[in-house]
Amino acid sequence: MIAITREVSPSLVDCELSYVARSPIDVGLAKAQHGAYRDTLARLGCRVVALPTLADMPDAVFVEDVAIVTDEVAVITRTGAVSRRGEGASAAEVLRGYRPIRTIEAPGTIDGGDVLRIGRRVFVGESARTNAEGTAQLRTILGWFGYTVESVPIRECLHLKSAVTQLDDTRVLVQPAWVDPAVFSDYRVIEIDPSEEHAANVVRVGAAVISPACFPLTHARIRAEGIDVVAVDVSEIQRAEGAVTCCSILMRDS
Ligand code: CIR
Repeated sequence: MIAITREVSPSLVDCELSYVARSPIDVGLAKAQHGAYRDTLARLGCRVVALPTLADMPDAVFVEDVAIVTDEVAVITRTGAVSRRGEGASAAEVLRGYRPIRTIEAPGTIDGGDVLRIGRRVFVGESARTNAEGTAQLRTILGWFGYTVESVPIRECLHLKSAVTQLDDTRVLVQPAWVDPAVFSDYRVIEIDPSEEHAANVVRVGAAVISPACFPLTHARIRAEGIDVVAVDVSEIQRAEGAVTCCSILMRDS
């Protein structure tokens, strides 16, 4: 696997916030935590690639939102937050070396954090960042490659992947307060521990998942399924309303 990442910007404190209250962010600590996250990806077998740092783009570390990459194509998004529209160009320059490029055009908007792909099924959150036009454009692009795109209502959270992520090919981890688990009835649904409301965002790498260290009760539920959990401390990323999927774009090395 290749993991596309981008260093934390010195301006991270000016990040967009929607559902999380602003609190002081230690940017030095955020950089150290991001370094440990990249090391974890490498230890799990990923080849970690860094995009150029964008010092004056506070949210640039959250690379997941700017591109949706399958085995066949890289779709450069048009992010829902206007402040983030300058992040995609440098990602496209690098992704061009790995995949043909397509782009979401105005008036469409879509954030990669709203896009959960499991095999040939693609679930897209109906969030404040992603509109019906963006979803329709993604459906057209990915339809060429045999994917189906399904729109999913969410509530009280930033992105679909705040509410649900993949544990493996047959199991998903869900926060039932933010998305209806019935949408995922074709999979085995593991619910987070209700006291850990942000715990549904994990990154699957092979047979393991990476998850924020502050969710031990949900980790126990995942481990009870026989799945390895690698815990990483991402407290400063979480203050910027990020989690673990948002800091990388994972794609097969082909
Ligand atoms: C934003 O609001 O855009 C950033 N502060 C956080 C983005 C997190 N992205 C993600 O989880 N995919």
